[in-house]
Amino acid sequence: MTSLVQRALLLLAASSIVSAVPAKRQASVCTEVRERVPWYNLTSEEKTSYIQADLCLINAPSKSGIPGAVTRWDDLQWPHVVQTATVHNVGAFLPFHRYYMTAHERLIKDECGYMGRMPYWDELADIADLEGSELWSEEYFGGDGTGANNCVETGPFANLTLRWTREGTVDESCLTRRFSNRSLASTSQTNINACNTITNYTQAWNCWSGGPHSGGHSGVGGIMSDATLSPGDPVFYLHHSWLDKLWWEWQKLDLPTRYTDMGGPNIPGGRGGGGFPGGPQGGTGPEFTDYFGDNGNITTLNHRLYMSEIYPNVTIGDVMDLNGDVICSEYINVE
Ligand SMILES: *[C@@H]1O[C@H](CO)[C@@H](O)[C@H](O)[C@H]1NC(C)=O
Ligand SMILES: *[C@@H]1O[C@H](CO)[C@@H](O)[C@H](O)[C@H]1NC(C)=O
Ligand SMILES: *[C@@H]1O[C@H](CO)[C@@H](O)[C@H](O)[C@H]1NC(C)=O
Ligand SMILES: *[C@@H]1O[C@H](CO)[C@@H](O)[C@H](O)[C@H]1NC(C)=O
Ligand SMILES: *[C@@H]1O[C@H](CO)[C@@H](O)[C@H](O)[C@H]1NC(C)=O
Ligand SMILES: *[C@@H]1O[C@H](CO)[C@@H](O)[C@H](O)[C@H]1NC(C)=O
Ligand SMILES: [Cu+2]
Repeated sequence: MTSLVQRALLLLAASSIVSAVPAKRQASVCTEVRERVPWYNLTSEEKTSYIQADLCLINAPSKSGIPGAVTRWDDLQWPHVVQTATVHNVGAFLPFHRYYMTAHERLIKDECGYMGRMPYWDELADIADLEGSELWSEEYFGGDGTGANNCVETGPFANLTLRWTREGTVDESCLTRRFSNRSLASTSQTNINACNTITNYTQAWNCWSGGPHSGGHSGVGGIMSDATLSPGDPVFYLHHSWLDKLWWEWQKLDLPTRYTDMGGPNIPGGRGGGGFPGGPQGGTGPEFTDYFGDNGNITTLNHRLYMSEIYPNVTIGDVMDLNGDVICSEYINVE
């Protein structure tokens, strides 16, 4: 019979094993950490092939079996559409989007042959002049939306057809943008510094959401300012990699503690539990609070991150170390 003391010792032993895990695993699977660099520091070959790889997903047929999906791009957008209420305004907000960046990376590499480094949007470099960013050139992401509907009519994504509605039904639309310098301004260094002064994830998880996160979304505007549908714009992945970098830099201020610091609500509070009332997932019952493996309304390391079966579920614990097996990446500040 195991006494309480023995159990406590076992738990202690187990937790010291857990803290040794990132290094061990890295040696076994993540043998070479991949660099993520600012968009402008990709080589021009990388830039071109990155755009080509997103176009490849846009032109490839859906494989998911999700009703209404036509392209691989629709498949990739789906986990965000269907989980809007459970991946925003919750503790899992940052971890979900971290894994989502990797899902996109795997798709363009595994299915579209992208071999370059993954880019992030260095938003501070563009904060004074959003429109002047190289991102919006004719060869890369195309420019601002135009006309009455703010459809993007320049660049390689000019004819991108998006399909999902906020309700998870199908209604084709164009890619829209509506630039706002003023909105991008909330990605300021001042706001980033404010988040970095918070010492505990339970207090910090939401700090990035309203400032740097909203800044990039509403700075680009159009579909990027839609909490459910924003991954329809290819630039979403550069923006959320930037946000992920900010979280990782916060984690790195206190390692190894922040490999395991998790918390925050498991379902959105204060909005009828649904967060986004029109979304397909808006419940508050036990199927929600237990759904992701947390067994309650506090986000834990056991929380499952779900990619609609495009890639296997992982847990938040699996993505806490950016250099670990699942993400196996590092953000580089290129000077
Ligand atoms: C990265 O890009 C910036 C901005 O264009 C440039 O100043 C810097 O020299 C680049 N660094 C490298 C190593 O390419
Ligand atoms: C954004 O800022 C740049 C640089 O100050 C300016 O040239 C541009 O007109 C501004 N755009 C908007 C929409 O305010
Ligand atoms: C978009 O479609 C129009 C009309 O079919 C075509 O002329 C144009 O070349 C297309 N642009 C791109 C970037 O595919
Ligand atoms: C963070 O703060 C919460 C209460 O706000 C506390 O329960 C938790 O233990 C703290 N976590 C760490 C890692 O300090
Ligand atoms: C979590 O559940 C507890 C107990 O049911 C409840 O008191 C608390 O308000 C809930 N918190 C959130 C953020 O939903
Ligand atoms: C993955 O996670 C989702 C959401 O929690 C769950 O519904 C699904 O059953 C999981 N899939 C597997 C194969 O465990
Ligand atoms: Cu999101």
